[in-house]
Amino acid sequence: MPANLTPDYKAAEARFREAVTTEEKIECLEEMMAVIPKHKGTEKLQADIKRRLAKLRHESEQTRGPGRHESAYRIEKMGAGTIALVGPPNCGKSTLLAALTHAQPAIGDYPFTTQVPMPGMMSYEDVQIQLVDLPPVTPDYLDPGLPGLLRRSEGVFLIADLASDDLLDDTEAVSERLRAARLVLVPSLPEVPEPRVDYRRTLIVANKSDAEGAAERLALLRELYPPEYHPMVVVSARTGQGLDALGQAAWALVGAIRVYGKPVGQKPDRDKPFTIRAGGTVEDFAAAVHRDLPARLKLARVWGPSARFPGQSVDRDHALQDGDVVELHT
Ligand SMILES: Nc1nc2c(ncn2[C@@H]2O[C@H](COP(=O)(O)OP(=O)(O)OP(=O)(O)O)[C@@H](O)[C@H]2O)c(=O)[nH]1
Ligand SMILES: [Mg+2]
Repeated sequence: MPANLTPDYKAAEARFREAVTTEEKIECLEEMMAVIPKHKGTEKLQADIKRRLAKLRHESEQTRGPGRHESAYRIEKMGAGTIALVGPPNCGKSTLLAALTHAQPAIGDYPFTTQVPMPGMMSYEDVQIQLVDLPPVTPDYLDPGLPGLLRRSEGVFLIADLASDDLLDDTEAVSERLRAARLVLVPSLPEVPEPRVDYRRTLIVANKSDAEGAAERLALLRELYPPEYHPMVVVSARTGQGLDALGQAAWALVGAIRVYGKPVGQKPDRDKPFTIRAGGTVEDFAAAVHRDLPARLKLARVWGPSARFPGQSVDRDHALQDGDVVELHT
């Protein structure tokens, strides 16, 4: 069975081959594990990655003892995808996490309140999206674990502080610092990527719209990031203004589609969709239901946006769309 490795996987593998330190290697292998398509065709490869990971983790513990700080960045991915909250100190990342999820991060009116990442789950319609609050980024400070966490995320909210007169410099500094770590925040993925650079799709979230002078600063921010190129959402994490738009925006960044399973001869299970990458096929859906299913799959029937007519019979390569209902026949 072909492994069908994705560009994300191949990029992580290329970085692994160039990684020098044990920590870097661990980070790359973890990412390879996170993005590798999980089906029978990749089982050997998965086992191989796990074996190498175990060996490197062992080595790393022998030399420096288990680092609590570094392990804080190994957040288990949950939900349909992960969005990292990135920004300068005090822009309101933690307040946003608290407003959008049940997480209770420390919030302070001083910079560097957040020292380690904190995840939370945001509901959007019938899916859950993981948000991760992070320590701030400045020209002089980038936590070593942070780029890796961004690489394991599907998208980024770059948060700008409409209460700060330094917002343009501070926001640019975040992008620049990450660019120096070969991680480029972009409105959409480039057609011709630079070699050995990772790109993360990014939404600018202009926070503190309630603050005095916010409107004038927003006008400046829009000059730096023209709306025709840079999607931007204006919010106040404090008053809740604009937050409704963030669910939809996060879902768009995640780049996934929802597919509902339908047991043969029964009604579709509308309670809990499976989520697969946008552009995913019937085979990807089958793998998400159970890793043995793709090998046993004979045909499928589809209702919904990708079906030419309700109940259309399709093969495993049929591309699904958000909201499809699929009945798998083995
Ligand atoms: N007026 C206003 N204040 C806000 C808003 N969001 C956050 N704040 C305040 O901004 C300050 C910093 O908030 P945090 O959420 O701790 O900021 P942070 O980006 O997590 O800061 P670090 O963890 O230090 O990077 C706190 O005093 C918040 O109450 C907002 O929408 N409006
Ligand atoms: Mg914080």
